Amino acid sequence: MSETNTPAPEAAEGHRYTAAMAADIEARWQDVWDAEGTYEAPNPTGDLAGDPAVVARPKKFIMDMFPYPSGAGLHVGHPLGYIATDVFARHQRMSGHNVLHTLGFDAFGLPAEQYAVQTGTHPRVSTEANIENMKVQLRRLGLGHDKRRSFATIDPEYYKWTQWIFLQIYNSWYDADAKKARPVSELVAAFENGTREVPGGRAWAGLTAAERADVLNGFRLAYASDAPVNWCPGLGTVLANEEVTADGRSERGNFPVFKSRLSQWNMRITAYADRLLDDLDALDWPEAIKLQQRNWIGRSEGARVDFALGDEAITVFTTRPDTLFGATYMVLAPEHPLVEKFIPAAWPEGTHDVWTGGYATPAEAVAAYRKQAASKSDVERQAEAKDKTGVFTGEYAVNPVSGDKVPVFIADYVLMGYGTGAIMAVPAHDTRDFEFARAFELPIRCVVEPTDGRGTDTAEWEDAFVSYDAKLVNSAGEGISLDGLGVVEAKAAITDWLAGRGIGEGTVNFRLRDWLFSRQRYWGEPFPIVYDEDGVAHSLPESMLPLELPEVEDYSPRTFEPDDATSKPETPLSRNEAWVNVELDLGDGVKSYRRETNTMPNWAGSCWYELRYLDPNNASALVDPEIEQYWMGPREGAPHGGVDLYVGGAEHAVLHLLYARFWSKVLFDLGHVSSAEPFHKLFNQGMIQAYAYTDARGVYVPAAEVEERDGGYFYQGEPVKREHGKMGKSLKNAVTPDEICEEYGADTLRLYEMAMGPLDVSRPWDTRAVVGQYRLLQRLWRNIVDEETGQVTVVDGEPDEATLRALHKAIDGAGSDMAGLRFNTAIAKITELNNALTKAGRPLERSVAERLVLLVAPLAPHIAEELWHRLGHTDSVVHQDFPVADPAYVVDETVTCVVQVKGKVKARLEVAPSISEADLEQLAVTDAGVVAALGGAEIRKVIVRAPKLVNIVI
Ligand code: ANZ
Repeated sequence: MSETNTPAPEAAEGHRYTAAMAADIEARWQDVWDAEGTYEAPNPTGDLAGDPAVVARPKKFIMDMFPYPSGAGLHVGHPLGYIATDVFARHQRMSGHNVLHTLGFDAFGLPAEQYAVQTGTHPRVSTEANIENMKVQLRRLGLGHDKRRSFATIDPEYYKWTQWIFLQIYNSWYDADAKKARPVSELVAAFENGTREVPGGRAWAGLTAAERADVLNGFRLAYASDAPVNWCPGLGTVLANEEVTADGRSERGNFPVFKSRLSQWNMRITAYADRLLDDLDALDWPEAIKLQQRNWIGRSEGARVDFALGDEAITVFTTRPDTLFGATYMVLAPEHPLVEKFIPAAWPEGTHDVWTGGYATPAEAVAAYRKQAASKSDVERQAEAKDKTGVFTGEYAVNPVSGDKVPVFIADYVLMGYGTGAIMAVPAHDTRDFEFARAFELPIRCVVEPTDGRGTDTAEWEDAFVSYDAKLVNSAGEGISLDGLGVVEAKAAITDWLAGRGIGEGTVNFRLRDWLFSRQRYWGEPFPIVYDEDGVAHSLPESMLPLELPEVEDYSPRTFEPDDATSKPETPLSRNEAWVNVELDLGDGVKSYRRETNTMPNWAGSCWYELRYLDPNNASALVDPEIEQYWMGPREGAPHGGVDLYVGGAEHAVLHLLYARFWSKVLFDLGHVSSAEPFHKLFNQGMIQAYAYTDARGVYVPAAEVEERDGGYFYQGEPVKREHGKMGKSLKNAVTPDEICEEYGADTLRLYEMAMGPLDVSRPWDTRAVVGQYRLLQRLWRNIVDEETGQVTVVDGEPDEATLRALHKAIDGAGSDMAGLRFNTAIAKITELNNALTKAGRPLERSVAERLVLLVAPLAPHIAEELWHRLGHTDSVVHQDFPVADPAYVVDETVTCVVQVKGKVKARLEVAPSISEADLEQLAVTDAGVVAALGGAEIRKVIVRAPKLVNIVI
């Protein structure tokens, strides 16, 4: 043991537990823990291998959503989750587990880049400074992290593997039959030997390199595509669907977002839609998060149906094929590529005026309408309240069941990116179609019999009749009748009929889109991709990784007027020509290439970081398989394995958590990891809110300087208004953990944060209430240490029965509370015990004092370590066994209650001494022996003398 282990030097205030004493204790033990590697978790093998006896224990891998190292540092809201996982980890460690708990930094991202743009400081410099600052703040909290395992996503040794995983994904395709990813090399082999047909029907050998690359691009799980994407001129970058708000603006910055055709990298996450959905069932996650993922993936069962138009077929996706007889017109998305193919030169005979939009020819109408649609976001286009707009294309298709000619429109309420980008419109039974049909004077045909009292004459309807629980009408044609069938049977019947004729089939559609994976930014992982002179993409070999970010003069992407929809992105990396243009030997001699100049989105680094914690220094593999299997592998009762507890905010429901699951599945399919899911148990902590105060002008004033008096709030003498808000700079109400540590110590802060309420509930911060937990620690201290002499006051001998009962109840309750993440109630039980011991006013028996210290250790580790040593131990409290409750002292004492009927004893009941009269009476009159004795006689009176006697008079 190191010398720092000796008891604290006498603080100014003698031997009391004060802030100065806490500061001394905390700093001292933090140094010892670091020096001795107290929190290091051994791996079964490799450079972090350690004590085999510890490795042999059941493992617990506990994780927090890692922080972004912002320049503002931490406020007391941030560590809520970190403290919770720390208490849990400590309790698990003391309960016989090999616990892995550490924390890294998610350090690529926009704020550092924006700061760089403003100040010229390289993002790496400011980010590393922020990380250092945050580490100091976190260390002060006494978090038991295995520091050997920490890293930042910006470390080249880390992002080397992010790039490596990108290449794994790039070099894979999804085999829908095998339902898993496989190497592209196997696909190429199948094309070569003819076991799989090359799309387009040509022989593989006859294709040029560029043609082959094109074919493979259609299969790769990471692929470049020239498609409409969310272009945000105000930010100068494209965005993923998940980063666009419901109003069609950028989540960050609130700029307009436009659909623009750009060549971008995508991840084929849609290939995994089914598995991402199905595997949710086995995860121990909050139902609300699972539901958000299910909705985001959005599985719809329906059918594809072909409508003939000349030689072409327009394929629609519908969830209601049963309503096919009611399809009276069709709508294509304005961008639908078929449109060009069939617009006639002139409006056909009898074209309705309202259909033409006032244009002289279909071509003009379509061109004008397309332009208008391009300036709108998908969300705007789909807004329920919006007036339906569109134009006729000048052509008619044929309804395959009724044989009717139906006009084909383009309209922006149909999106290109969903289903097939074309719909059959059934105005009688779809709200949007109904509005459109009314606006464009199109026929509305009822095919589902209304059950709400209205008739089938749609001329009288005010809205569509939408129901899944009704019978079909007006739905008989050649060789098929759906009349009288319910919706479900009708769907099945028509789908069969269509399939039999080869003009349709049942299909499943997902709302989930592929994940747009490139950003026009500087501060992100470069893509390990280069383009040859023909523009064909090549992946870099592993030996060329990491591909490090080059220096550039200007970090900003070019931004544009926020509403300039015609602008195109320009990436910061493209400005470093020396880096962009390279001579490389990729196996066929030295050639010239151009590097990809987009960077990866900031979600990339967090898609797999759990794996790197396991084996952070491995230079030859992402993670050693044996180590991965040990920490992440599937085990009994959990088919997928994964992190045992993952704690973070609920705001990551569909971004990070979906992306990370997707990467895990690809790595699993390719055999790199043994768990197909990254996070087995997820817990969302609540938010710490804080009061904020505004003055008469509505401006926020510093909350720390507000005084409360006479039931009002005052700032510099003026009354201010109190409100509830998020904690942060903008509301001037941030409280830093450092301030609280200064004033009371980290143990008090930890206790206060954990005692504020159930972990998943948001709670208001109240600095004035912190002192309550400080007093608890002072009483704890006083129960063991003499404040005058500094001597430990414990005595030998056996505690009395009442003390044992209080102790074991607290052990039992607080232990299971900690295991169940109910830290607030654990603290309440410990407080109760501590108060009872204080009240008794006698020196504690050693066995009581020691167990009390062990109980407190997960929550307030510094004071516990100090007391543990003062009690004469030389090894750390961190690795002691958590006390075990003796059941004999946990069960409530009981007393025997005599029940008399007509003065004769008819039953004896064992009841709690504290039982209420009402409960006791209820117990007595329902007792089988008593009921028999009563023999159905009417009870006149029941006299209850709880807990010992019940007398029943009949
Ligand atoms: C005919 C029909 C009749 C429909 C009916 C609905 C009710 P979900 O559940 O979200 O999957 N649709 C299909 N593709 C579309 C697109 N690209 N843009 C806009 N709308 C599209 O919705 C599927 C339904 O939304 C489909 O079923 C289609 O309208 C429409 F009484 O087809 B339906």
